[in-house]
Amino acid sequence: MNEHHLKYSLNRLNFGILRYFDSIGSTNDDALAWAADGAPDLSIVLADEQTQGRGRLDRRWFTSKGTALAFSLILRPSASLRPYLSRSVGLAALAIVDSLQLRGLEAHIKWPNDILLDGKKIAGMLVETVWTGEDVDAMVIGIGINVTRAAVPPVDLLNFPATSIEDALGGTPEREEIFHDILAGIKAWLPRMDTDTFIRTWEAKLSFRGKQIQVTEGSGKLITGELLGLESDGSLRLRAEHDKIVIVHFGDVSLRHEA
Ligand code: BT5
Repeated sequence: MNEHHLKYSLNRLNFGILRYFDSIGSTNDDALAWAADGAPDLSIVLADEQTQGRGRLDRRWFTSKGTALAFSLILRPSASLRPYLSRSVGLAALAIVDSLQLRGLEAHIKWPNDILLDGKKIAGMLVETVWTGEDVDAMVIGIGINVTRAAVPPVDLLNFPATSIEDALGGTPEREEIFHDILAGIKAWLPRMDTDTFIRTWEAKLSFRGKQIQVTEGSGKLITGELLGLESDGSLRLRAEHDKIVIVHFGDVSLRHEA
């Protein structure tokens, strides 16, 4: 990975400082510690390889050397953005979807934090919060994207089919260029995070809209219903049995017939 090229993107787009690692445990772990230690707004931790990459709920995220993009953005929210922090995962999702669209790839968002291409996972996001007492000090937005075919882990390590940009395009764009486009997307969407357009665009990119889905909540409880859309805070809205509207704040979504 060309560190100079990565830094150039940060400078050009007015981001913060870049911390680059050939290999690291998890970029989110490093970014959480750095954020707590005063990292400037829009700083980024990026690694060529992660040995302890994390998903949600103690699940793993695999990033092998030379194959993927794995980075964590530190966001220090302005007062005006504070009411909208639950939309942070949407910020990353829209930036990733737009960067793929630039390459002719129509990706969708499997709520809350997976990006799918042709029904397979090409990217994942992990958003974590740094608190000072009751206040949010910073958000850490972790992004992992499979760029080359070799980034896709063996099936026995996966709970969902996976793909890569190379699988979809036949060729491999430079990782530095994808990184640049994602940062440009973040810069473009960040000032619009408080708008209705933000939610509507995010909603329009959701996988399984209008379909019967099943959500497994953190507790293991199952909710089934038709996926209607998003609430203003980014929660998922379903129409369950007897037309009851159910709002889900956390969970894993699957199509009902897959269950
Ligand atoms: C996620 O969790 O998808 C969040 C992934 C976030 C990764 C980034 S990389 C930079 C930053 N640093 C970190 O340590 N993490 C963030 P979840 O929805 O819980 O999905 C995890 C599941 O995805 C695993 O259980 C596997 O089944 C699958 N998986 C793991 N690695 C994958 C890969 N490279 N491609 C596709 N699927 C993968």
